[in-house]
Formats: sequence, structure tokens, C-alpha cells
Amino acid sequence: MVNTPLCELLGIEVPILQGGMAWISDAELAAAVSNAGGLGIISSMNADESWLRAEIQKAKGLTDKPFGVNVMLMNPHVEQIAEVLIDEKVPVVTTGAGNPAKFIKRWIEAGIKVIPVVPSSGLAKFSERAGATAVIAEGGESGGHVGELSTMPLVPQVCSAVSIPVIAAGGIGDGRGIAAALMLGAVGVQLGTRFLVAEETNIHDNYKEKIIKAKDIDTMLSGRSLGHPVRSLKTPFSKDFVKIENDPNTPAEVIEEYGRGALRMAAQDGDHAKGCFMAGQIAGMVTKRETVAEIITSLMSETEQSLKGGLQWVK
Ligand code: TUI
Repeated sequence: MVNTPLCELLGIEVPILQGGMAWISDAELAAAVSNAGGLGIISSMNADESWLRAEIQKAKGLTDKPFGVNVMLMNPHVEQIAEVLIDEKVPVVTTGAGNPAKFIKRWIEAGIKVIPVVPSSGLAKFSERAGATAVIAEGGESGGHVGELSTMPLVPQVCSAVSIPVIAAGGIGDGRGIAAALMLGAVGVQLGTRFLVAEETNIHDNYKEKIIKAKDIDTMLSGRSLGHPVRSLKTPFSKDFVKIENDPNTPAEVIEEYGRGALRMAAQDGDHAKGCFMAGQIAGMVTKRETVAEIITSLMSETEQSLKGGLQWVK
């Protein structure tokens, strides 16, 4: 059995968080992960407060275990979303795509555990000073909006910079990666891409098929020119996006407009041409459809095997 201080901190059985993926991480997926012993997370993406409240209430009906909500800080409804989380007594909040400092005190006072995603040790230190419970150090191998550093250099530097618990994310696809993250000083991990093909994940079948077919080199970054690079599968959309954004004649509004709705078109419609199929670099390691419980069981037995196997090198 693998048990870390994160399990007690969050009231979970295995130190695995499921990433809050926009248009993907709904109440059903989050509840399945929490029921399997991890921490399921609902993504509030660009949704408004009434959608989020309904989704939180749905999750409460599907699990009596703790779960979390991810707040994407560029969401135009973020102020109202922040209040819904308090109102609904959500146990854990993770944040992404920005600095959550102005919300942390209020959430902590309401009894919420606050875990910002950080792409650097500077932001990790800032989050600790602002009162965060823990941080998720997310490397650029992740799917979706990413920072500059990779997981291998980021996690140990964040661990050295702060005293609060550190959760590693980005580029973790199996128990070998989880064992490595624990060796870097993390007390837990967050995985997104691995859960994309879970039976309980409500996305279009084309998305799942693309992930299963993907090889190691099949993701790329787009959106660098907008200041928020996004990792997704190489598709006509992502390749065209890079061409358009690198053309000095393209106005900024045209670039912004080009990406609008692309994530929804991937997740809901499975639109090969216009969809943005966000995925991390471990997509090539995802080879079959499984239930969430099967994924978590195999992740934890691989982790135990890897950790024990490492001892062979200690003489
Ligand atoms: O947030 C994510 N991943 C996401 S958000 C998203 S929706 C979106 N779509 C298009 C463009 C932008 C967003 C899809 N995937 N991961 C967590 C994460 N947070 N990665 C990087 C960061 C981050 C970046 C800068 C966190 C803080 C930050 O701070 C900058 C500042 O304001 O100081």
C-alpha cells in the first residue's frame, strides 16, 4: 500500500488527484475518481455559477467522499464561482491559469482546502504566503494551458522553495511516473490525460480514439503568441493555429477568435477539423479503455512495484 501525508490531509485513500479538465471533468468523472479512493475534481472552466452549483450538487449525490472543484481564473464568472464554492462547502479547490491570491483567505476561512496550480517556484512561494494549503507543481508536459518548465526540474525546485505539501503534475501516466514524482519530493500526483479514456469520462468517442492512437510525439503547443500556450494533439486545427499566429499579418483578435469554442468542439462533437483535443505528452502511454477504478488500482500497484524495485540499486 502507498500512503502519503496527502491522504490524511485530503481524506483520500490514494495520493492521486484527477485534473480539472475543461469540458471534460464533470460530476460523473469526479465522483468516480473519489469513489475509487482518489480526489475527483470538477472543472468549472468558463461556466457560470448556476451550471457549477448543479454539477456540485450532482457530485454530492454520486459520492459521499471528498471531491474538489478547479477554478480557471480567466473565467469571466470567477467572482460568483468563488462564492458558490463557499456556499456549497466544497472540500477542496484547485486553481489554474492565474494567481488566486485575492480569493485564498476567504476560501480558507470557509474551511476549504486551497491548492493552486503553479508553474514556477516563485508562484509557489507566493501561494504559500497567501495561505494556500498545498500547491500542484505542473510541468509543461501536461495537456491544456501550460507553463515553461518541465516536471523534472519544476517539482524539486518547488519542494525546496515551500514548506507546504507539493503535488506533482505533467507527464505522469503510470506508476513509474508516480514513483518518480514521490522521489522528487511530491506527496501526491495529479493526472489528467490518463483519465480521458475512462469509461466514466463523458467525451466524444473520437477524442478517446485519438488518445488511444496517439504516439509519444503526437502533441504540440499552440497559442504561444497569446501568452497562454496550450498543449493538444497534433490536428489540422492546432497546426493551422500555429501557422496563423506566427503570421505577422494576422490581427490579435483573429487569433483569439480562431480558438473560440475549439475545446467544446473536441470534447462534445469530436470535430476532427475544428476541435482542440487537449492532451499531455503521456497520451502515447494510454492504450486502452478502462474504468476509473481499474486505472487507479493499476496505478497504485505499479507505484508500489516501482518504489520497491528502486531499492535494488541501494547496496
Ligand atoms: O489551467 C491549466 N490548464 C488549462 S486551463 C484551460 S482553459 C484555457 N484555454 C485556452 C487558453 C487558456 C486557458 C485549459 N487548460 N493548468 C494549470 C496551469 N496554471 N497551468 C499553468 C498555470 C498558471 C499560469 C500562470 C498558473 C498561474 C500563472 O500565474 C500567472 C500570474 O498571473 O502570476
